[in-house]
Amino acid sequence: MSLRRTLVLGAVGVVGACSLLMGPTSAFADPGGSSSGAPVGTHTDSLRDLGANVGLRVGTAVNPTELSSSTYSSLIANQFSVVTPENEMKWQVVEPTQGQYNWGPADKLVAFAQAHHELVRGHTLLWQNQLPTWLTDGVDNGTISNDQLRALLKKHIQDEVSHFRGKIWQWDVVNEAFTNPWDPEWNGAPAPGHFWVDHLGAGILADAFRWAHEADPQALLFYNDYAIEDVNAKSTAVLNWAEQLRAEGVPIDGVGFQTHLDTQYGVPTDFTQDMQRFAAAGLKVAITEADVRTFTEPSSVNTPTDPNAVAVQNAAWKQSIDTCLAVRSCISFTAWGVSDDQSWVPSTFSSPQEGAALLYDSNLNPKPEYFVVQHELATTNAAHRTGVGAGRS
Ligand code: 9MR
Repeated sequence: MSLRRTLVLGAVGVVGACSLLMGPTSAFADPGGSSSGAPVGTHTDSLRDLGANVGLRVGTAVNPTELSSSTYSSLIANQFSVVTPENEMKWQVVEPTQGQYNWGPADKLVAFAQAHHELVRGHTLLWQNQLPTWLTDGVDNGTISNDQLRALLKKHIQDEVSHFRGKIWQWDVVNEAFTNPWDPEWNGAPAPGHFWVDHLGAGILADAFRWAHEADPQALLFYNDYAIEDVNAKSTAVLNWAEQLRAEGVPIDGVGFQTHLDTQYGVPTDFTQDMQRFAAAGLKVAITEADVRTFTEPSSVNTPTDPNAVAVQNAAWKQSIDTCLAVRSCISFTAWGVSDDQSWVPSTFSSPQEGAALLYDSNLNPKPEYFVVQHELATTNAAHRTGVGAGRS
């Protein structure tokens, strides 16, 4: 996988970020001083309860095997109102051997969500990563023709969406189909170099939405991508493409902004303006994979190398939740995992080491970033959103 980065321009300096976050009326004053020196929030309500006040679902990616830990499962149940399986609905996991489905891990999470009155974001049906080797090997060695590949994809989408029919609020139908403006092959469209588009043509993306819609007409269908959290060439290309699909009657309901941020690139400056463009086009929007990584000590993925980095991280989380709150069509805000040590970041960005990307430390204690998100939810005067129940409301 190519390294993720955001196209963030105009990075704020640490001083600017500090004043942005810790203004004179800051709610983050540390009343007694926590042992870590972290600010302690003044609000006690959970993220899910605070989000509910404005009709916003607040969520996290979950690893279902971790649910056997009571600390972890209590936290998921108490703090969040929507969950995403981090890996367990991907094709590689659900059909590791052709024709033999492995729904168990995802079923476990869906059952947990239902028991705790949480909704589920299904992730993801058409992606070029985490495909089963029987599929990629077959394509590579010529035993799977393009016609067969198309039929296999249709069967995969319809079998999976049918299996979970009625239980998924939003599906990430297509994930990361665009290249990036910094890639040599960038041409502003979902090609070239994309596995599915290269083999089956760009129309396959629209077909994926149609097939998913046939299998579960109530589910909200999303396109999901990264590096679109500013007004930039990629976000504009994605917006134009999504508008074109809608004009053609393709059942695409929304666009997910992954929001994998990194302190070295600063805080998105026009995220709200950007997201507003999608809303104005009639699309629902969601923040789907939020995290904010920074350089850390190799020995501890919780410990930023630069102690001032947390101010930039706080500012980035503040910007992300504020953007979602400001745009009424933003119906969910999801962090990409719970604790720093379980995040995808440390293993993906290891030289130099990055981490500290999430809202909880490795002991599942809330970090300053948690209190930033909590404070913004507690003090917002955002409009109540619609379309947060299950179904296409
Ligand atoms: O967090 C996921 C990690 O556990 C997997 O190893 C990785 C495999 O590609 O996928 C990660 O999740 C990705 C998500 O599915 C799509 N957007 C980018 C996420 C981080 O890579």
